[in-house]
Parts: sequence; structure tokens; C-alpha cells
Amino acid sequence: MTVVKHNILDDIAVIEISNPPVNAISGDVRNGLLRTIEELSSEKKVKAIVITAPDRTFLAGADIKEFGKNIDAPILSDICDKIENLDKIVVASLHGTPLGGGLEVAMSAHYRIAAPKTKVGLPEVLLGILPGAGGTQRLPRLCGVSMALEMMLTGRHVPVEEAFDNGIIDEIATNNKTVENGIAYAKKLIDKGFTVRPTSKITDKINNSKEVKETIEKVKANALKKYKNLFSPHAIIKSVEEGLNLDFSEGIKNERNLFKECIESPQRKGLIHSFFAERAITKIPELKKGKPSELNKIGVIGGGTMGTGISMAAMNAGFEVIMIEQNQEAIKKALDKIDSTYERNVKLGRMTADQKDQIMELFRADTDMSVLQDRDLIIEAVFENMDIKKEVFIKLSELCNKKCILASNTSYLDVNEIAKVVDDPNRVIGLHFFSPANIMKLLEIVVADKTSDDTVATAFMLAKKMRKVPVRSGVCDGFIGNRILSKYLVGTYHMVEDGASPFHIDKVLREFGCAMGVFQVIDLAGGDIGWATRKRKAPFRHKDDRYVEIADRVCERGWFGQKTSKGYYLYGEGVEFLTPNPEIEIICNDERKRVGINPKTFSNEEILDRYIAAMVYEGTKILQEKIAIRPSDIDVVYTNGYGFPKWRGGPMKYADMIGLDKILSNIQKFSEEDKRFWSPPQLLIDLVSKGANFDSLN
Ligand code: 3H9
Repeated sequence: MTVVKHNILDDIAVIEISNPPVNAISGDVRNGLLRTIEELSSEKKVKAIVITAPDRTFLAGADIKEFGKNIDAPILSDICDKIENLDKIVVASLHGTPLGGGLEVAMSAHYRIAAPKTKVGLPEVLLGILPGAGGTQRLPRLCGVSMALEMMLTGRHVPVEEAFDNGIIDEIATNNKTVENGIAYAKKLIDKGFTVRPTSKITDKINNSKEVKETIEKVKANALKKYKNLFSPHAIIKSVEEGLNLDFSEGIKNERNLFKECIESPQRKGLIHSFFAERAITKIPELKKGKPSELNKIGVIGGGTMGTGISMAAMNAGFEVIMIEQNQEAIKKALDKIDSTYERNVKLGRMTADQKDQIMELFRADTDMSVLQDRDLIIEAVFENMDIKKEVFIKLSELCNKKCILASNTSYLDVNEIAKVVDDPNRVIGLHFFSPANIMKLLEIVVADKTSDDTVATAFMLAKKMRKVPVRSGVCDGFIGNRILSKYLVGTYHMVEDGASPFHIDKVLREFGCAMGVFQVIDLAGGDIGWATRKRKAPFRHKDDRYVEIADRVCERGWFGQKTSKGYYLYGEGVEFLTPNPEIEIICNDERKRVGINPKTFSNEEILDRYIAAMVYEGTKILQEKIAIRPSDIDVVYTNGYGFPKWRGGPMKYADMIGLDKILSNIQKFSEEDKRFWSPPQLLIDLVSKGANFDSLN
């Protein structure tokens, strides 16, 4: 297939690139583009060349699938230099999302026109790399160092108007006809006597002035804190800073070397895995067959933390929401919470007062469930208790219209059991939002035995509208995320009872890159939540299971974490962040004595090995039982909902990277102390014996 073709119309040559779905710059595109440019360079009658990619979008970047493999010549950086050095005017006609290498190609053209709604960006940082085809050298020349660094460090997609105002785009077209716009613009340039304008020669915005130096120092200082675990943001800054003191061609060479270092970094592997993992989540059987039903009106039962968060997530997506609470006092509390959240957004300049008013118009609250009759979807977010939930679903089944989807926001309970009380279990589904639900991206979509494909399709559509990251889960205690959490929490308490300090464990996890340590998370979520779960599960606990009572001792004192100003850490005005509660070590020691344990010392490595082993252990069981469809779905849950570092790819990818044989051998070693907790999962044994990894199951 020819991915790059061209036409010559009088004195203008038009290059059309077509490599669906997003015109990624693959080896074929690079070869085709280079060949075409070389051919056109000797066409005497051609005065201008227009580069377009008329399908869905202009080039959305290098082909990410090629990273990590041997990339054959020609490399994009050389092609960009060739484009820029042509002695004919080169126009890039943009539309859609010219990103990464796509924008780099555009910046090597001499002029850029873009269709309305075009968004440009250099998002390489999100993949653990830096713009490696001249982006770190050309973008500052067009828009200045400050904006270029901001764009490259955030990966932000910049709207066309902003790109125009800052010199990245030269003209905004009035329509989306990218080929025609490019030709007309090239004609205009020729007619008006414009000539080639290599970006490398534009220097007025990159003089190494005091101001520029100060900007870079500020960005560097900020990056040391903000991206302390990451490699590529610092490489980006380095490439820009060093480029200011180098000839353009030397700057490009320097960029290339830094690009290679990024490509070799394990962070690149982790982040690119995350990129594809997040695109695989919608590849599920139900979406092949199911059709989403219309969704406009949503009901939310319960106005607590989850209910208010879910309501705001729905309102932000433009849904009309009715919230049900038991009395006016509870309604007022919920309304205050919602109102104050939006008010804060107004104060922070994230929205205008008018926008807030418009969003609040979408909200209504009532104590009478019968107002829910016209709803398309109802999300129950009441107390985590099966009897209470069943009572709610019985009422909903009686009063709602027959098409209304009935969802539970339970984080652990059996959705099949909830579905039993409803006349039509096809329309029951679990929608497990994460707190705060208006902010957190992850949404576990829990498919029960009788949930219909259409219901699943509607839930995924809801997620898309809410801009959530939806992951399909089967029914089990805690679904994907909380089931794994339960496992490593128990494993962590084993370590603590055996002698590890909770604060040491948290420090090791933070240093590994987790957003928070386990005990910080417990304090944030509220120790009482886990306590209630432990009590619920107590009757089903096997008599030989090792049960550590340290967490119960903490809760018995009323120390539930942030909400009570005391948990594993201390909170309150004037208390320094991460101040350990000194009484925790006393409780731990007392408990160790009570059960007759002689405490041992844990190294950082052992703490991490046990944490990872517990996660991978339960993740493997979840795969074995087909609760998760693929290992990468587990990674998406953990990187989007549990603060596992994205640059490590997620627990299953991380396990692949360090070697499943190592994980299995750790599990086998730990199982010598506690067979019930650590007995190695069969799937893991099978994968290791075949020399396979989790990626082979993706
Ligand atoms: C780079 O350019 C480095 C340079 O500096 C050069 C150095 C030498 N490659 O997201 P979607 C696939 S790094 C390969 O669902 P949307 C994607 O996997 C690159 N495949 O669509 C999916 O496949 P499938 C810098 C890619 O409309 C399909 O396209 N560029 C690539 O929601 C549709 O994707 C970026 O980082 C790619 N570059 O969003 C841009 N991009 O259907 C990355 C997408 O089989 N891409 N695919 O699952 C995006 O941000 C979004 O895909 C985009 C479209 C906004 C373009």
C-alpha cells in the first residue's frame, strides 16, 4: 500500500500521507516521505510543497509500536532537516491532532496553516521520551522557551488559537478542507513573494538572555520536585537549555543522544505499555455485541462522599442529576458539599461563576424516590451493607421505568446477589467509582452474570462521556482493585507484626514511586472502612488464616486517620506532613509481644519484594478466575486508581520487567512461612515453566 503519494498542480506539489487510523509516522511513512521530498526537490517547476494527511488527523506522531525495536533508517529527525533545507516553500496543512513527530514535521515546514479545532502538542514526555525529531530545538524558536518547556513537560494539546497567538501556527483556516487550504495558502505565499523560512534560523525568541536563563532555572527547580522520579522531563529541559548554547545542528545531535537515553530507559517501556493498555480496555466481548441506550437523566441514591462525587462527575459530563437523600438535613449537607466544590473551582479560575450556575442547574435533590421514574440510569451509593443495598434495589425495581439501568457503586459486595432482588437483572451493573469520584479517572465496570451486553455498552458510554478510564471486572469480593488491595494489606500487616515499621514500609513505597504509602492511604480512606470490611469478612475467615490485630487496636482507639486527626500519622493545624503517630509503634510492639513474635528487621528490598509479590499473586488469581480479561487491565486499574507509578507500567508489567521467575521464587520462599497466604498460583507456575510472561496474555 502506498502511504505517501503526491500530485503536482501547476507550481504546487501536494503530498498526501495516509496511514490509518491516526497517520502515525511508521517506517513506511518515513520512507515514502523521504522518497517524495527527494523526488520533488529536483522538480524545477515546483515552487511550493504542501504536506497534508487528509484522513482523520494530520500525523499524530511517530509510530509508538516501533519504540524499543531497531528503527530502520531514515530517522524522522533527518527527514525533518531535509524538509527544512528544501529550496522550495514548504507548507504543512494541519487538522486534527498533529502531535509529537507530527508537529515536528510541521515545524520543519516553512509555514503552517491549521483547520479550526486543530490541537497541537509534543506529548512525548507522557511516553517517557523527549521530542526526538527537532522538537526541543524548533518549538522554542517558534513560541519561546517558557511556553515550549511548558508544552513539552505537560504534553498538553494546545488549541489552534493559542498556537496561532504564540507563533506555532501562521494561519487558521476557516474550514476543514486541509488539502485545499494548504494549496490556497501556498499560492498566496508565492503570489506575495514569500520565500523559504527555516525554523532553525528564527532566533529572536531563544536568545540566551537573563530572562530566559531565569525561566529555565525556575522550571528546573520545579521539575526536581514535580518529576523527581522521572527521567524524560529532565532530559527535555537539558536538551532545550544546552541547545541555547549550541549551533542548531549540534543541538539536534544533542537532542538525538538524549532521545536515545530515554528510549533505553525502563520508564519508556512502562509508559508506552500504559498507553496501549489504556487503549485496550474497551476491547471486550460485550462491546462487540451491545448497543448503548440513550442516557440523559441520572439518579444518584445517597449524598455522602461517593454520592456527591458521582453527582458532580455526572453533572460535569452534562447529565441532569436527581439525588435522593433521607431527609432535608442530609440534602443540605450534600448540596453544600457540591456547591463549595464548584465555588472553589471558580475561585481557582477553573470555571466562571456563570458556568458554575449552569452546572448547578443540572442538579436537584429529593427525599422521595418516586421522582426517579423518568431516569435512564440510577447509581446507588448508600452505606456498604448488603441488606440496605437490597432494600434500595427492591424499591428501584418497583418504581423505575423498565429501561432504566440500575447500578451499584459498591466497592466489595456481590453484584449478582444485588441483581437477584430486581425483576430484570439484565439491567443491573456495578459502577465502582473511586473517591473523589469527580476527580479520579478510574471506573470499574462490574459485569454480573446476567448483565446484558447493552447495559455494559451503556456503562462504557457513560464512562466515555464522564472522561473516565473504564475497566471491565467480573464479580468477586473487591473486584480487581480492592481485591488486590486486600491481599497486599494483609501481607503488609504480616510484615508489621513480624517487625517492620509502618513508616518504613510507606517510605519504601513512596521511593518506589507510589503516590502514597499503604498507611497514608488507610488514613486517607478512613480506617473505619477497612475495619467494617474486616468485621464483615470475619465469619468467613478460615481458622488457620493468619490474622493480625494491629489495625483493629488502632481503630478501637477511634483513630480512623485524617477524619479523626489521628491514625498512623498525625493531622491538624501546625502538624508537619507525614508526622508518625508515636503511639503506633507502641501498639505494634504490644501486639508482637501478645502473639509471641520476636521482631526482625526488614530491608527495603524485602519490603518491596513482599508488596509486589502480594499484588502479583492476587492479580494472577484474578486472571485465572477471569475476573480481569487481561493483565494490562489490572495495570490500568492500579496506575489510574491506586497510585501505582505509571512509569513502571503497573504491577503486572513490572512483574514482567523484573522477571516472573523472580516473583515466583519469592512467593515460593514466602510460602515456606505461610502456605495458606502464599501458595503459588497455578497460572504463575505455568507461565514460568513455559518461559512466558503476562504480556503474552494481553
Ligand atoms: C513521537 O512522535 C516521537 C517523536 O518525537 C519522534 C522521535 C524520533 N503510534 O487514542 P485512540 C493508535 S512519540 C501508533 O483510541 P483517539 C491507538 O493505539 C508519539 N499507534 O484515538 C489506537 O489503536 P487501536 C507522539 C497509535 O481519537 C488508535 O490509534 N504522539 C498512535 O481517542 C486510535 O487511538 C502521541 O503521543 C501512535 N502515535 O485519540 C500521540 N497514536 O484502535 C498518541 C494512536 O488499535 N496518540 N495510535 O486501539 C494520541 O494521543 C491519541 O491516539 C490521538 C487520537 C489524540 C492521536
